[in-house]
Amino acid sequence: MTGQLRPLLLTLALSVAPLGAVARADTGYELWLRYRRVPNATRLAEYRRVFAQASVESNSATGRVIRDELTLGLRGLLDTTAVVGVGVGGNPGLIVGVVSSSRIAALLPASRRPPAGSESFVIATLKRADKTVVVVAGNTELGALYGTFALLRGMQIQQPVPKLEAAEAPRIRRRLLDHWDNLDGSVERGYAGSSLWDWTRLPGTVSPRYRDYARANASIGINGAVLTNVNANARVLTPEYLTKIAALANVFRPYGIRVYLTARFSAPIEIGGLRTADPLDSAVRAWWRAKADEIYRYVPDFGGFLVKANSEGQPGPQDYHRTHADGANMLADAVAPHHGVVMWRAFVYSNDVPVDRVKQAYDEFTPLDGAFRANVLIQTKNGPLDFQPREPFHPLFGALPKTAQMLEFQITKEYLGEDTHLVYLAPLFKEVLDADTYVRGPGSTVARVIDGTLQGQRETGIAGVANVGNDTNWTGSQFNQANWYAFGRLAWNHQLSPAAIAEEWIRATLTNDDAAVRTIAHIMLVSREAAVNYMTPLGLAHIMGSNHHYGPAPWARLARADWSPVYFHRADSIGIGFDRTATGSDAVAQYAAPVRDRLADRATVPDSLLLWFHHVGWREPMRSGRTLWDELALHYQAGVDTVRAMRREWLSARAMIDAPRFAEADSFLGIQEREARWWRDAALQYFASFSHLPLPAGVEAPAHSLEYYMSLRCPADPRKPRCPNVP
Ligand code: BDP
Repeated sequence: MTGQLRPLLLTLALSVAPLGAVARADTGYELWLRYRRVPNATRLAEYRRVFAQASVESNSATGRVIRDELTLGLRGLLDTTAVVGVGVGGNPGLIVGVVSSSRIAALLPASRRPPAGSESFVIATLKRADKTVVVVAGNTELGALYGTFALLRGMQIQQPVPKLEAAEAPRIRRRLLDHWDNLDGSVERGYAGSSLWDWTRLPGTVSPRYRDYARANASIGINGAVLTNVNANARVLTPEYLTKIAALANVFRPYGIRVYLTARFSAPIEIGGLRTADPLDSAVRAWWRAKADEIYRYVPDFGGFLVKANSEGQPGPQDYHRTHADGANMLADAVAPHHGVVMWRAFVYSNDVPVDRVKQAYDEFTPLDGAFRANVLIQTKNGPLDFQPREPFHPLFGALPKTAQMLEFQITKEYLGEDTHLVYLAPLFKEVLDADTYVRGPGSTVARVIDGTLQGQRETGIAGVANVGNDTNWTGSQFNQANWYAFGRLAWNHQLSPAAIAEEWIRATLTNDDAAVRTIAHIMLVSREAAVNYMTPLGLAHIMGSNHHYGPAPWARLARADWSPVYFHRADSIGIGFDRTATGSDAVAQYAAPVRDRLADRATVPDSLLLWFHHVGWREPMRSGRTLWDELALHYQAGVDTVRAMRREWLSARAMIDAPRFAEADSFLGIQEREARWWRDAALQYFASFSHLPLPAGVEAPAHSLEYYMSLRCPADPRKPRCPNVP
C-alpha cells in the first residue's frame, strides 16, 4: 500500500464500511454495485494481470470519486488489494482520466478519442510492449466517471478485456429521476418506505446513504434528480429548505447529478406575500426572478423547475386566464440567466369531466407549439392516460415540432403491482421508445422525438418517477431495483434491448451462473405481459382499486366519471371497450395519419390495444377465430399461468441465489400468483355479468362470487395496500 493511498482508504473505510457490512447479509442495499469476486477463473486471472494497479489522473472531487469506486470495485471483483491511486508511477494496467491529461494524451491515439460531448467516454485497450493497458478517458471528468462505471459493469458481467472497449455518448441530455417526495417524509405512490431525504436532520446530518444514492445513479448515467413531489409544497423554496437542498447538491455534484425542484405555481402568494400568482403580473415575475437568483446562490448548478399546473387541483396560469405558455415562460425567464430549464408537465385534465380525458393534453398543448421559450421542455407521460400496464404512446410525441419534449415514465409501479409484483418494466419502456409516430414518415419513433434527432431540438430529456425510498433494499423489492437500473440504461442509450439490460442487472446483482441468468432473464422478460394479461388485457385500462390503485375494481364508480373504472371499460350488454374512433370520442384522430388509420380500423388495430380504441361485441370474432369473450378470458388465464411458471422457474434458481433475497422474491411471487388469480376471477365474474357467457375451456372457474370480490377491502395504509383476505 502506498503512503498516498492510506488517507483514501481511511475515507473509504468510513464511508463504505457500513455499506459493506450490510451487504454481506445480502439485503440488496448494494444494488448492482456488489462487486463480488469474479467467479470465472480464467477471467479472474486475466483481470488480475491487467487491473492489479490503476492510476487515476486527477485529484478533483470527481477524480476522488473515481478512485474510491475503482478501489471498491477492483478489490471486490479481483478479491485482491488492488492498488488504485492518483498519478501512480511505474506501469499501471488501468489509467483513468480526461483526454487532456498528459499521461492520457501521450497514450491515446487520435483515432481513439471519446465521442464529442461533456459526458462521453472511451475505453481503449492498448498494447504497450508486451503489456495490455486499459485507458478510460472522458473529455471531462464526468465522462471519465461514466467510463469507470462502464468498465466495472463490463467486469461484473465477466467480459474478456478486449471486449471492455467502448466509445459512448448519451443520446439524451437530461436523464432524471423525479421523486414524488413530500416534506413530511411521505412519498406519493412510494412503496419502499419513507423519503430518502431526511429534511428534519438536514443540513446538519448528511446521511452516507445520499452518497450511495448518487453512486447508483451515476453508475447508470442518471444526471439529475427532482427532489420533491409534483403536487408541490411552496415551502421547499424557502431559505430553511434551500440550505438542506444545498447540502444534498454538494453530495451529488461530484457524481454529475444536478438537483431540480418542483415549483408550486401559487408560491408567490403562499411564501411571497403577494396577492396574485398571475404570470403576467410584474410583481409576480420579479418575485420569481429574485427567487431563482436566491436558489442559485445556494446551488450554483441548480437544474431548474418541474411544474404540475392546472391539473388535479394544482394551481396554474389558467387560474388567471393565462396559458400554459405564459406560466412556463415566466419561470423560464427567471432561470434563463443561470442556464436553468423549466419542465412543464403535459399531464393536465380539467376539473370538468371532458368528453374523453385522454384527449385533453393534446388539445391544450398543440395550439401552443412555438410559444414556449427555448429552455422550456414539455414533459409528457408515456401514454395519454396515466401509467397503465399498457397504453398507446402519447399523441403529443411528435405533435409539437417547435417545442422541446421530455418523456416521463413511472418507475414506481403504481398500477403494476407496486412493491410485490415482479414486473420488469424495460419491455414497457422500450415499446414506447420504439413506437413509430409517423409524424415525419416511417422511423419517426418516440425515441427520436425526445432525443431531438427527429425535429432538431437542442434541449432533450427523459424522466422516471422514482421507486426509491428508505427501505434497506431501496425499492421495496429486489426485482424493483431492475426497473431503476433499466430506466437509467435506456435513458443513456435507448437502443439497448430489455434482454441485454436484464442480463447485466442479473449478473451484477444476483448471480453470474449462466443457467440461472437465463432463467431469471426469462422470468423478467415475460413478466410485463403477464401483468397486462392478468390486470388489463386487450387494451383495457384503469380498472384497478380506487385511490390506492391496488387490485381489481372494475365495478367502481367514483365521484368523477373519468376516475372511474366503469368510464374506462364501458362494458354493457353488447360488448366492452372505449370507442375512440370517429363514431366515439375520436381520440384516435390525434395520431398521424398512418397510425390513426391502423388504430381506427378493426381489421388492423393490434389486439393489444383493441379495447382502448374500440367497443367490441362480446361474440365478435377475433384474429384467433375465437370470440372476444373467450379471448378476454383466456388472456386473464394466461396471465395467471405465466406467473405460475415464473414461480417454478425462480425455484429452479434457488441454489444460485443467497437465501434472504431468494426467500423474499419467492414469497412475493406467491403473493403475485394469488393476486393474479384475484384479478382474473374478479374481472371475469364482473364482466360475465354483462356478457352472460360461460368461460371457455382452459379457464379455471372463479373461486368466489362477484359479491365476494366486490366486498373485499384493502386495508388502510395507502402506501402499501394489502388485501390479506384475498383468497
Ligand atoms: C397519478 C397519480 C397521482 C399523481 C399524478 C401525477 O395517481 O398520485 O399526482 O399521477 O402524475 O398517476 O401528477
